[in-house]
Amino acid sequence: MIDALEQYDPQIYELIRQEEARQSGCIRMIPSENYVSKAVMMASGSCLTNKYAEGYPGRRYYEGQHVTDLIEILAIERAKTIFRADHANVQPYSGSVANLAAYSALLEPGETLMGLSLDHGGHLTHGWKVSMTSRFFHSVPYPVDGKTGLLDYTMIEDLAKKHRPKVIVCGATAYPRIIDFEAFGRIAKQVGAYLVADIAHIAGLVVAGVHPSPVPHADLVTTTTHKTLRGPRGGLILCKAEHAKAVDRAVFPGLQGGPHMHTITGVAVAMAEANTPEFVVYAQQVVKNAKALADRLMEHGFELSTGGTDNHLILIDLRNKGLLGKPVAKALDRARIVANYNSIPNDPAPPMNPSGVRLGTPAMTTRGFKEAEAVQVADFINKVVQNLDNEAVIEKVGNEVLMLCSQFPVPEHFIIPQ
Ligand code: DSN
Repeated sequence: MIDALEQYDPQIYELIRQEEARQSGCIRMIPSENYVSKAVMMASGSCLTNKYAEGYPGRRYYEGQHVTDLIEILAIERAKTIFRADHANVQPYSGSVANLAAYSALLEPGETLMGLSLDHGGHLTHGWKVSMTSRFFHSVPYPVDGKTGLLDYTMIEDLAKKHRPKVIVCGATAYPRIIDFEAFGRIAKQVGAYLVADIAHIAGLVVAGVHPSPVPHADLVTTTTHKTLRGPRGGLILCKAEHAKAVDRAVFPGLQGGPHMHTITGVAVAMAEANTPEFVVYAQQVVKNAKALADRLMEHGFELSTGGTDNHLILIDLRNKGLLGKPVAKALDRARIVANYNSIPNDPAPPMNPSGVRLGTPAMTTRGFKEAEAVQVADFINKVVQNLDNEAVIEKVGNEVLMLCSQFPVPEHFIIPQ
């Protein structure tokens, strides 16, 4: 396929090659990113991109669906198996659309939604002020505890009792700790709310059993497919049988037209890969690496939000270093360590140049890094942060990063073929 591209569109071919070189020649630490296998890449780039398939298996609006039906059924069954869910909808184009569909399955416009505030680690679609989710619904954001950075379940319960939301959303994009889904389920029941768990970041950890699953406690579970789950970019909704019809109607025809069958095909492959002992080892290593990275950074005097991590990510609070996130992330990028600047809870600095940097271990673990390399990465980060204005040092670190990366080529396959 790539040869055809070289012949027919050399400009795009060249840009893809450059991006491929970038991805292999740097340490990718944006916690929502990963590398997919060649099998996932092939499935996502297959002829399934040519097919419209509005509807659901056995109930389509266009003909020619005997293959698409089989693929979508396989994807649904694999999703139900790996997440142990009653029902799965594999059609959402992304996590944002999955969340919108989840809300429209459960809420009427104007009803109340309670989600973690974006600037405390939530997501835009959890009811943040600039998102449509706060225009269509009445949003009551909850914060994390200002001192510890942890979710405060008593405070969330009090807020829920006061505002009586119809939906409580739990899940986060910058929360480094285990989320107590059981506690959220109990709070939701107490106030007669539905619980939606957005596990986009931790889906792979949940599947592997290294983070508790929300499935027994939540009415609906949404996720993206490309973060720790290591598939192509897409979304899923998992739910209890009683919500299946409402969820399916909300996705199609409620929000979407034709599903992206090539993506669903790639997601199906990724879910088969995730249902293996190799994937469990991978997910365990993601967490071990994050802990090793966190410990070493703290030895270097970095302060971490919540004081550490239980999952795949860490959030550095740079205030004790007198630095802001943007110049640090940019210097790290020049040293071939790619992260993102990020708000910390109660950040005194603005979102475009906040006080935090968010780091994650899913991609580096895919390329084979273990604790020793995670410690080395922490040392690189420390060196860059100590030398933000010294381009010679930053370049030297960049060269060391390149050397390390060359010892860990990005693998094409993660599991033993059947
Ligand atoms: N953009 C994703 C992240 O980086 O966490 C969330 O959707």
